[in-house]
Amino acid sequence: MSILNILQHPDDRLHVTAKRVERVGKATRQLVEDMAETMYSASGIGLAATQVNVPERVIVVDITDTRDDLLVLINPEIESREGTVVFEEGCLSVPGIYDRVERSERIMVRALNVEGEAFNIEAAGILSVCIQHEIDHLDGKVFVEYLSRLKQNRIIKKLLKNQRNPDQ
Ligand code: GNR
Ligand code: NI
Repeated sequence: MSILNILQHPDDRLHVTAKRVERVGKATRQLVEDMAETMYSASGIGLAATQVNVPERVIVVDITDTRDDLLVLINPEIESREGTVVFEEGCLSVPGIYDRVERSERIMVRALNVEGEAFNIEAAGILSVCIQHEIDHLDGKVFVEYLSRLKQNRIIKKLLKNQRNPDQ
């Protein structure tokens, strides 16, 4: 088990389109373990492999307060969507920044589990928002890209300043 480094915006590696996992084997299971440990250690509710510089379509999610219900989605596909919802989002790759993003309210997702078996999950509320946020990461998209160019520029300036001098 190891805690992985989480890339911070702006970073070109967060804009890579992740490749599908061809075979779910030992290497993928090791990645999932490390991603789960990294997500829990950072107190996040989700993490995409893109964020730890592994451009593969792997997501871990745990929206529980008790941090004991890990959901693993490999090669996730949104099969259908219903409604819209606006939610205040944050991102481990964009620390300290929170803003409202419009998403689909309910989604049907098909994915593989860590055994490589296909399953379907219907998600609503925060789980739905989180899965859409994570699939965006796999497509090279960070939530701040839904905000105005002005807000994005301010966010980048603040993050770069913080990365240079984290105590200011
Ligand atoms: O920890 C996280 N919280 C969160 C809150 C609202 C909407 C989405 C998220 S996902 C985020 C973890 C993260 O950056 N995943 O990519
Ligand atoms: Ni994120």
